[in-house]
Amino acid sequence: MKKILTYGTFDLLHEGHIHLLRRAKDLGDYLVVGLSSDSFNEIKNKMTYFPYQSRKMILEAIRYVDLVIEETAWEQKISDVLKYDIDTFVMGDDWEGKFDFLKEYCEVVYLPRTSEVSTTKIKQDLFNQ
Ligand code: C2G
Repeated sequence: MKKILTYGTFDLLHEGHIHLLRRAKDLGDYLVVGLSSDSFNEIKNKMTYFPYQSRKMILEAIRYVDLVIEETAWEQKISDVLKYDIDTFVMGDDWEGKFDFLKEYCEVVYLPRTSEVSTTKIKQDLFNQ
């Protein structure tokens, strides 16, 4: 079984997130998603609309997602790759190169981001209505 790992905040879920999750799952058989905790989002300076439990429940309802784990620190990726026996780590290419240190432990794939959509744009568009 080929196991895939990705991370994110996944707030105000949109087609860019789903497109990423679908492409990640297409690379293997089992997709693990490291979902950023509320406290880790503070470290990332990301204000989320939905709290962790809501974002987790929504992700777990997606057919491409097999397991959601909590992301609480930048430093947990190597131990997660080893703990969950990951074959391929996947992120959108806005992170291109940032996680190449994982190449020692698994394949690293950066997928093109979906243009024209982002949680930030959703918030801005709603605010300016
Ligand atoms: N994404 C995408 N297209 C978009 C928006 C997001 O492909 N239009 C991808 C991002 O590249 C990322 C994933 O969807 O791979 C989740 O995006 P975010 O929730 O914004 O995640 P981020 O804040 O980048 O967290 O340790 C890694 C971090 O937790 C990543």
